[in-house]
Amino acid sequence: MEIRRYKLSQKEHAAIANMARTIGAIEADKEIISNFVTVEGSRRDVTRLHYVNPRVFKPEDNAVMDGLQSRLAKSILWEHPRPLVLVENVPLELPVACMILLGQMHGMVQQYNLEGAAIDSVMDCGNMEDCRPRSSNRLRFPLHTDLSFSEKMPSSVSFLMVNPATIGGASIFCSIYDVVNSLSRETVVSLSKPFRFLAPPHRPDKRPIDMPIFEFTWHGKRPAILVRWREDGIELTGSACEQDAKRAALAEFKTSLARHAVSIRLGRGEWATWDNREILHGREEFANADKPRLGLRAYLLNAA
Ligand SMILES: O=C(O)CCC(=O)C(=O)O
Ligand SMILES: [Fe+2]
Repeated sequence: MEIRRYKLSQKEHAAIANMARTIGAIEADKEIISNFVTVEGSRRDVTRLHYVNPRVFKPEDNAVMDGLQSRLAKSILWEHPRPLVLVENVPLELPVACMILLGQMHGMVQQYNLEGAAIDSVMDCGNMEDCRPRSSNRLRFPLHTDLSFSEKMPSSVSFLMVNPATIGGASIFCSIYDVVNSLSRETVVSLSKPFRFLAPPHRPDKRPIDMPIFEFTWHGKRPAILVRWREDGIELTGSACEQDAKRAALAEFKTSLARHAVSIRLGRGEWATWDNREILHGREEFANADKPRLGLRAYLLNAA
């Protein structure tokens, strides 16, 4: 997996902090904040925040953000296969506002109905519903794609680490390209057949969907692959014989995922952003010391 690391310059750090303060000042105005976010099912054509109403920001800060945007755009938007992009030195005084600013460099911040706030906190609240790993507990969260039970998964996910765990809690990433190249042909064929993805316990409104784990598509003129995966939210369908083939394929897939996973300990003020259909993510179990682990997560919808 390609990893692109950046460190914000002091100038970029200061510009983001300034802009975040401006957002913080207008945050009380729900109407303005809601213009920064699309809600599932609605079509609001808003592009990047500093282009929505650049006049609320200082022109010099807009210019710095434009520079940063073009510096990151090559990796975030145009490189293929998509790299994992890690950006250090993000200011944290107003992390939600910073996340809006950063997230919008990668896509539209998208709020999914019943899936928490547009910029949601990831922290251990001891939520052990079904003993399932989730953003609100501290269980080991195996590699997955977010909202796999949703027909229209977020194209990208962004995560800003505010307080890293002192014990455990490292992030895990894995590119589907590393995995697919190591699999047998039969397994790739099996995983391209429909599997049943079940909605989590907090979404009784959602019916299961039958979707393939691997979807072959095109990125421009090049063949591309998309992934959908959530180990504890899947059911085998088809004849007994087909189910046996799928079971064997899943075993090979999981072995390959484990072999290609990369563990990354995100530091305080580090922003990770990745393509949710090409890069799987997860986290190690963690323990809470005096300062609880806290991250912010955003789902992004790309134009492409
Ligand atoms: O806690 C983390 O680092 C990631 C959590 C996560 O992947 C999720 O809530 O979907
Ligand atoms: Fe996730």
